[in-house]
Amino acid sequence: LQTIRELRYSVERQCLKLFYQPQVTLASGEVFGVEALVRWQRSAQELVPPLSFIPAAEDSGLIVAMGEWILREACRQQQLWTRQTGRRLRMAVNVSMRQLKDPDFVPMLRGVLQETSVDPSMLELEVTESLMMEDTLGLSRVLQQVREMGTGVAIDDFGTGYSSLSHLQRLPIDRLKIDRAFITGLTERAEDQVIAALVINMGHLLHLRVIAEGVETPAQREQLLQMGCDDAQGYLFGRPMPAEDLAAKLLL
Ligand code: G
Ligand code: G
Ligand code: MN
Ligand code: NA
Repeated sequence: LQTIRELRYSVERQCLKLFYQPQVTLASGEVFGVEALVRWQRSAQELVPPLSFIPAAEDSGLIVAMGEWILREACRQQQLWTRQTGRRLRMAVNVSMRQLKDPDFVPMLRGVLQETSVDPSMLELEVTESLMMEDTLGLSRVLQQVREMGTGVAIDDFGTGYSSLSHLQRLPIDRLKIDRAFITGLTERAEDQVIAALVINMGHLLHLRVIAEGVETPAQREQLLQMGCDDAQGYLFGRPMPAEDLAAKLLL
């Protein structure tokens, strides 16, 4: 496929770009971390969003090489911010199931952390819930090794997949990320309030931290705070932005 060849070339030529979106503690408003979100700089004018190329990268297997580049770049940036500003931001990086199934994933992760001198506990991997059902035993083993290194694991887009409670209890994870779909209607739709409250309470019963994504209004923030949600991410606190903009906005 032409696009895959072009994409493969873009990994080699470093035409991928990471944007960073702040994650805040709800009670204090403090920015404790960022999520790295990849874009493809296809030409000077064209910045392609991830949903337009990640699926193709997953199908072709290119996501393994691409994901390694993303992880290394995110860690390099985390270390640069730490050195330049003295502020340690926790870095959240999305990883696809295809990457976690790669037998070299854990050694690769360990290597990148050592090479970039990033404290493993300042990294968190985000895995999308809907993809986690396939090979839960193999997945648990990999995530267990990740956590033994000190790196955190979050379930992304939570509420859209089919995790059973027993499954959730067994998976070695640290955090649930409530899907944006339930936050959008939070202050208007009783159903969304019920689901958000359930996720928050269930997460806490399982000793997980809970973060809400897609928070856009002060009313949503207030509601989440009242429901006991720990953390939040969304346009209210900052859009995904280039590293320089994030540093200017938050660190300097
Ligand atoms: O950045 P956007 O704001 O458009 O991100 C859309 C989706 O793309 C995210 O929800 C995430 O699932 C996926 N995505 C973004 N960055 C990455 C990445 O670095 N790796 C993987 N595997 N998926 C990503
Ligand atoms: O990996 P994940 O699916 O969580 O990626 C987050 C996605 O949500 C990215 O596409 C990001 O650009 C988008 N996003 C982040 N904050 C907001 C928000 O407040 N509103 C909306 N509509 N989208 C958001
Ligand atoms: Mn994510
Ligand atoms: Na998400």
